[in-house]
Amino acid sequence: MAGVWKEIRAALPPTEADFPLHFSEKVERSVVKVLEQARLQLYGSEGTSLLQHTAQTILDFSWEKLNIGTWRDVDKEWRRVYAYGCLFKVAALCCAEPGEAEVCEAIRTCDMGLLMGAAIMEDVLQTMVGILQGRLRRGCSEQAGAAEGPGAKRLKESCVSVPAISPAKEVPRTKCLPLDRFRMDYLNQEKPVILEGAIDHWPAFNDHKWSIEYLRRVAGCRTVPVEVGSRYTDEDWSQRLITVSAFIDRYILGKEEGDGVGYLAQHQLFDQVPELKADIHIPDYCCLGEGDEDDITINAWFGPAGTISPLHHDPQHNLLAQVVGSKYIRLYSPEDSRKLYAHQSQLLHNTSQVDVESPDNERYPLFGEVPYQECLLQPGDMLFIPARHWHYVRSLQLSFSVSFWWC
Ligand SMILES: O=C(O)CCC(=O)C(=O)O
Repeated sequence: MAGVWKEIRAALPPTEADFPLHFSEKVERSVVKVLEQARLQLYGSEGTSLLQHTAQTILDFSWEKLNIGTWRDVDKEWRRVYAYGCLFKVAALCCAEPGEAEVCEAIRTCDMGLLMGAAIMEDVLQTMVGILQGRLRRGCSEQAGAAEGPGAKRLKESCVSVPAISPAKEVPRTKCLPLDRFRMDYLNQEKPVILEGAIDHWPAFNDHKWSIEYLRRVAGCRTVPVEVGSRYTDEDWSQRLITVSAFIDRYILGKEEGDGVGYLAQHQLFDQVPELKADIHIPDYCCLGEGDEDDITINAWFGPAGTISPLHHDPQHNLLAQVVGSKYIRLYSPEDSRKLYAHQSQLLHNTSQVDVESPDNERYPLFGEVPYQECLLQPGDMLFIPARHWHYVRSLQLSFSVSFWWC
């Protein structure tokens, strides 16, 4: 791909002296020396032939630091070192006019740096991945077009039951609700409601209608964390890093032998792929919270029919917007928490042990008497789930939802 290096090089500081490498004393001097060596190899007269090896040394060493103990305890300095390792590796991969394979590997490397590292040099990895993805896009869309003949677009078969909603329990619906009414009738009273007509204007429903083909085009080559397993409370549940295209092939289209239900449920997708973020808008209702816009977490929930989020609650208010497909949702009030049998462990203390649609009444005798609300969330609907309200979610079709957590 001619010209890639020129663009990548232009996104880097012009000289070695302009390239910052500052770390706290948490990072050993010997490691900083290796980073300096990589910088010299990037800018030095001897060329970049040794850079890939040095970059890999940095990546291997910092990867160990990222994987000791819990993620919460990993020092940000080591995440920065890892991001530098990714940056040097991207430069090494691209410096000799790379082919498509090298560009894909460079994109994967940027994603690893964005997911596991910390921002460096004004988010240079984000800039790099934008350049690389732009270069690849034409090739990618041609490839996708070739691979997805009409037959190949058929979704993975799965038999999913659609529950009958009892009118007495149905979450109320309202259309184009003004902010002050939302505040008075629902936010202040902590009552769930489905807001209709609040997201119809999103590009995701219009110019950039979200479809498998569109997602593949804007994000297919991006590496993302994916949940594998029926529900996160199951023993065999796990997470893995794969590209969006591989996720679609394996878990949505069932082209490859899958290993259960796969769910792309994560908050980094919209930061990783600005094109997708531009297709949605933060709902105005979120401005009624006390936090800043930066405090709002935007989550993506993309998966086939049959994904289940077990009954759980979150500390913030939630606006769950349905873009593609439909979902069955049950809601329980925080007042009834005692009868919902939360797990004892610290990790799952916000999650019920009860299988909501098939409860074990002997083990959880009080569950059956708890009042609840329910709904089928359809494309264009946005459900307000007040903070600490328990919610259970099952997708009935291929589904893409976006949730906004705010307070
Ligand atoms: O859609 C889902 O599967 C879960 C959504 C959810 O739990 C949330 O937005 O907090």
